[in-house]
Amino acid sequence: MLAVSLRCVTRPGGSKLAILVLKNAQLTLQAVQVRAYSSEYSHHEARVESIRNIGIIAHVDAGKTTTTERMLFQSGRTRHLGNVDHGNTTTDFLPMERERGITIQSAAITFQWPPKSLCPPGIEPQTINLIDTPGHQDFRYEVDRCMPILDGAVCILDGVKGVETHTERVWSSAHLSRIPRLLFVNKLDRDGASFRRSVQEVATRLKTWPLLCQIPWWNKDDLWGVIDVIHQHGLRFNTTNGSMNVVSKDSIARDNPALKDEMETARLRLIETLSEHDDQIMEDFLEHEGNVPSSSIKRAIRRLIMDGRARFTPVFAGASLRNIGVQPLLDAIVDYLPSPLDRPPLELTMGMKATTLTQVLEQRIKRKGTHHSEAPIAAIAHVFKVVNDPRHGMMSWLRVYHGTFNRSSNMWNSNTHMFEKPQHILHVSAKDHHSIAHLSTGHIGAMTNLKSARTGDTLITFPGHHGGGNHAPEPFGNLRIKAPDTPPAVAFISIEPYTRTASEKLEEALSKLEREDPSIRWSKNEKTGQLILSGMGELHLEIAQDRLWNHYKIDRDSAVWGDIEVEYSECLLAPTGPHRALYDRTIRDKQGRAGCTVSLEPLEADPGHEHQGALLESAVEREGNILHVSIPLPEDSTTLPFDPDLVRQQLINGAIAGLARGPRRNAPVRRCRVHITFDPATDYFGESVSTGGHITNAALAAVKAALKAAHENKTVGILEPFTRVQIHCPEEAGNAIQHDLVAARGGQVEEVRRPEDMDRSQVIQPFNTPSKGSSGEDGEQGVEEEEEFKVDPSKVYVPPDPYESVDSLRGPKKAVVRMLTIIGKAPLKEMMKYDGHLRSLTGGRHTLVLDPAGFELVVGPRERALEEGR
Ligand SMILES: Nc1nc2c(ncn2[C@@H]2O[C@H](COP(=O)(O)OP(=O)(O)OP(=O)(O)O)[C@@H](O)[C@H]2O)c(=O)[nH]1
Ligand SMILES: [Mg+2]
Repeated sequence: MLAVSLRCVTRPGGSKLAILVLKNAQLTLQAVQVRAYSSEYSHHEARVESIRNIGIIAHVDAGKTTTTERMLFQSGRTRHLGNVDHGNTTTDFLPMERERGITIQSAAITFQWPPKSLCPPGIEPQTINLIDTPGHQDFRYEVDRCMPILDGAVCILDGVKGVETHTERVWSSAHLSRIPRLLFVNKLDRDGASFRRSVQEVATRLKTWPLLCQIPWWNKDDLWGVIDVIHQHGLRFNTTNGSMNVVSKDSIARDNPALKDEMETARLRLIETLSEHDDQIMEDFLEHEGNVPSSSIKRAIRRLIMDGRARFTPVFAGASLRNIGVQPLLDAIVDYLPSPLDRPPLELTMGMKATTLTQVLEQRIKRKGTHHSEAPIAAIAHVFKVVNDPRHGMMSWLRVYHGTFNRSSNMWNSNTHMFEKPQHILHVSAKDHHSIAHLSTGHIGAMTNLKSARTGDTLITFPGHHGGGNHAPEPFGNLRIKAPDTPPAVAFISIEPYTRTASEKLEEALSKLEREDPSIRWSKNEKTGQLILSGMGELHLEIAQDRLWNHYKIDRDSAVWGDIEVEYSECLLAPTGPHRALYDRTIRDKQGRAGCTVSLEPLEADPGHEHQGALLESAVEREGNILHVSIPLPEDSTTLPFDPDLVRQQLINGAIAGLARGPRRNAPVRRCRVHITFDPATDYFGESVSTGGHITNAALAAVKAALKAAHENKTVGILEPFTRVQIHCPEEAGNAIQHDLVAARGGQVEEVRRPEDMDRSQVIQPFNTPSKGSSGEDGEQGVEEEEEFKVDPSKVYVPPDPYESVDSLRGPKKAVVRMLTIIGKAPLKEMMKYDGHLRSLTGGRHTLVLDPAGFELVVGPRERALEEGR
């Protein structure tokens, strides 16, 4: 007999939870939650060890927002199930996001898991700060800037499409920040979904060893749930509200012996993989004669992923739209991903030196008038985002790494070298904010009214420093947390305001827009008054325009808005220099003088992320160039008469300004290695003569002179942005598309494949052979090779999809139109509006995915056409 009872629990804060209890049922039900969420949730009080700062990352449309929405519902954080297709999700709250059904900005939301009522006695819920990121490649900076503040990430795959180009990119970004990850293969309810292919691609393309913690549970054509490989039971879901039933192994064995065998194989293979790399589990295996306890397996998985190198990644399965697999994914976040305390020491720079937060805190200083020694800094945080909010004005989002900030904190911004105090400290949950008293270690929040803070800035408080004075204690005023680089702009629009008032209004709005999103840049041609707005692609610029009109209330009719065009850059084809410049003009009524010497040489490709660690000591990478500064010590001295870090920064600022406009097209110069020498004997004339402005201008003048000389020698080339092209189209349109891509668009076809082909040896050769010699791989961020560790895809275990096996659990696969995927690359210019053109070739039955492929040198007829303005 089945007995059902309903229990209603009132929790502190007025929230209610109704628990439906099923007794004597073969399937035991967890809970149906109808909890009202209290806005006074005090997440900022959560203990640091119970926090999980997690990002959801993936290619566009993989289901990040849908999964987030389901998590919020299951945790009781929301009471309705929002849907991106209906424009009513919690995290996609901007009107533009709701209209387009796409995430544009990353949104943070906090909830607890498991809900308190489901926690076993003595176990506290964990606080999950979740960041739902956008998947479209035009918003990749939005993802990159969130990476440094995450402690863990869930990477979602579309079970039909597998690993997509942007999946590789976000994976690689997470890799740089050494973020431990989980993988969730989503959309397994869709026709054509293949868990097997997705997992194989995880091994081949993401180069991580998949640890299958779950396998999908299909019944005929329906996805019922998932099999928990570790605990050896099934999890079946109610697709309307996601309530979850645990189905025992015996029950599965009765109904579906093949599935039971597969779940046993899966566990064995998981243990085998783990024991090859983890000694502890090997010992457990021997001690328990193969019957390793589930808790040991889980601990081994956690150990293997904790370093964030993603040599192994636990894999989960589901279909979040159908509410399948969400709760176990939440359990996995809590079980496997680290709290802020479990992370390696935070890496910092102090001036040009690399250090860690632990090393800084270990240093002891004595303040005047005190007898005890203390750590040199009281608190440190990283500003990862700045948003112009209609209610609060500019809001700076930050993550605290050490200490506590409150409203009276006198915070030093080590980038702008200014002290500031916040007006309010806010807890942010999607579009709602509420004021909180303080923000401490491991927490994420926002501050209002910071005048100068920008994305990437580091905020520090010093012990006993409550206000007054403009100087931070040296050398700790130069402590910085590494911020991600802004990727180069690839497209722009010109804006020609009709009146001066309109121009001023626009310039003010553009400055705010650029402060919000540093991957947007703008400049003004002082002669013509034309404004140029550059960004990461067509969609990015459309959204920027939309924000200018609707958020910043710019009258559309106050200016002529040009079409979106591609942004070219300039590069050197041969070394030039050394060029010495002596700058001795008056700056703001102040006479002065400073000199420096600059030589430039071409880089083979844009500096990639691999340079980042290596560069710290000697050079910096900015806007696709590497800048070295050397300041030789005078022979007769052991000290310099100035602060070398400050002078270095002034020289770098000047050089960056000099590279912003090239001699050939007035376009930014990139792929340059710049050597700046500042000799105190000949270039420095004393503190009052060689002011910061004069030093900066000396570097600017020297770089400009070097570039001018290169142009006169005809050694300045033009680079154009390329894009990786992936076209999924009906087979019959394949030839016409390939021909168009190669003959009419200057592109290359590199591979043609049938997505349903499991075996990669079945790749069909394209009808043209791509020329691979070009050096345009700069923008591409392939997954970093781990030399000592290789995944052998042939050894990766993954169960067959049911439709492959004779004892099909799922019945025959539905017939689908035969499709091809064409992969290649082409100039971005030719791919603008290409979607519309493809429609005429495929009748609209295609998908086009473009992903940045860096810059390539423009040569031959394309260069001539560009020179002639065609
Ligand atoms: N069939 C099916 N559709 C899904 C599933 N998850 C998401 N979708 C659909 O996939 C589309 C994209 O979902 P989103 O949640 O917006 O994906 P996203 O990854 O957040 O997309 P971006 O933020 O724009 O990159 C929507 O139409 C969803 O309804 C799933 O499990 N099964
Ligand atoms: Mg989304």
